[in-house]
Amino acid sequence: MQNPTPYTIALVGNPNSGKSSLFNALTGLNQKVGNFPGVTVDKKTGGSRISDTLNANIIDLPGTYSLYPKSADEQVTYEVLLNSKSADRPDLIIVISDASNLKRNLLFCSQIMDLKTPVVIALTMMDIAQRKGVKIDVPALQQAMGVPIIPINPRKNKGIAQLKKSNSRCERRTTKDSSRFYRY
Ligand SMILES: Nc1nc2c(ncn2[C@@H]2O[C@H](COP(=O)(O)OP(=O)(O)OP(=O)(O)O)[C@@H](O)[C@H]2O)c(=O)[nH]1
Ligand SMILES: [Mg+2]
Repeated sequence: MQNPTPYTIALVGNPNSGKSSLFNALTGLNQKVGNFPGVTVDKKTGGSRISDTLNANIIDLPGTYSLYPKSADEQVTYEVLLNSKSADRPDLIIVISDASNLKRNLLFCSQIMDLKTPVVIALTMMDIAQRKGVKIDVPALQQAMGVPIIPINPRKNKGIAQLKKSNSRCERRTTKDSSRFYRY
């Protein structure tokens, strides 16, 4: 059975954290990626088959450091996440967090979690963190944050299946109209 209303997943996170790379891995599209911040300046939508019963609209968004927009592209993200009249209002937010820059990225995660929309954290750049000698205890971090945390490398298509599994679990626990509050 297909879901009747489109289920929307927004990809948000700090600039250069790997959002568009994940968007491409999920949708099969070819959104521009680059090894510098500010590559994405507008939102882009594509479809993704998350599970046998869930097709989702995925929205790639410009990178942002906080929910208080200081530039036109940060405003795009702000509108999608905070304007209750926005047609793109997500059912689930994936916060893409750079594991090699974890502190700053988690600060943004906690702002997003305050919105009370279900959140999954996708940890990118685990390879870079490892090279820097940074060890991340993912289960402990997940426990501390209270939301699912999935390590991924969208460049190499790693962790995408696990991320999809976690997304479809979220879908089963929430609907568009019920309480948006969600703890893992
Ligand atoms: N080493 C490594 N590189 C990655 C990983 N994920 C993405 N990248 C690379 O990181 C760079 C930034 O990726 P993008 O997908 O453009 O990042 P973005 O978050 O969309 O960036 P903005 O649109 O500028 O906010 C690219 O060079 C990607 O190939 C990862 O897990 N490991
Ligand atoms: Mg991008």
